[in-house]
Amino acid sequence: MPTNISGRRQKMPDKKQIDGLPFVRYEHVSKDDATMLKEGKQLEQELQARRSVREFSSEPIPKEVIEYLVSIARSSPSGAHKQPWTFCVVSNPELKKKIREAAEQEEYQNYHGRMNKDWIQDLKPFGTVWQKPFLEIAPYLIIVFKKPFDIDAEGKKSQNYYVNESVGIACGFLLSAIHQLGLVSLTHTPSPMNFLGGLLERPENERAFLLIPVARPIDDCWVPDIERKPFDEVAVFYE
Ligand code: IYR
Repeated sequence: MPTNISGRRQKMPDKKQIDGLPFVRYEHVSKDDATMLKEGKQLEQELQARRSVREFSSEPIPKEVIEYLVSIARSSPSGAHKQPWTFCVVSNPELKKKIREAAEQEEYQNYHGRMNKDWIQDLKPFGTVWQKPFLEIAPYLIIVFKKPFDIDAEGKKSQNYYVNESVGIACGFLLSAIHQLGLVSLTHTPSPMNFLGGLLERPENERAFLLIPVARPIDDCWVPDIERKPFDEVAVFYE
């Protein structure tokens, strides 16, 4: 674990037993209705401005910023608190090149026959192509691995729960934090992406889940002119 990212709380928490189980006091930051409304509106506007970006700047980003991002992602909830994830951070240029070459080999196949007609049509507005230069341009690639099961030091296997949900939520935390720090990313899913486990020499219980380049956008950065579904189409209230 990085030495500059604290895994510990600032002060010793209050502890007690409830029904024979250890509990700690939940330190709650309370906000009144007016504050929630004001901050909720601000946060909603800030996060509505997030976009998937494909035009990355190669300008360096401090490693510590990436460590904070990963540490935010690992704060996510998970099934039975198993934390079934590994975040691999790649900045090594030769490794990025290998990842790009392997991803492009797969994507070439996808764009030349593996994706069906409807899929190709659905991707038209994004102008995506099989070439993935951003995999070398972005200063960091965060490759998120899911762990369908754990293996302890003695080689004994144990199950994890709701692994896709857990790792998906952790990626959501990560994407939100990347945006709030003024950086950009893309949820890239080169498919199939088992080549990542090989290139990064991951153990047998890890499967590549998502590849997230992290960068600043280029100065004159453009994204597809697409709209989100209206609120009323995606939200249903039962009062
Ligand atoms: N994985 C390919 C194709 C692709 C698929 C979806 I679904 C997208 O939203 C975007 C692209 C690629 O990365 O180009």
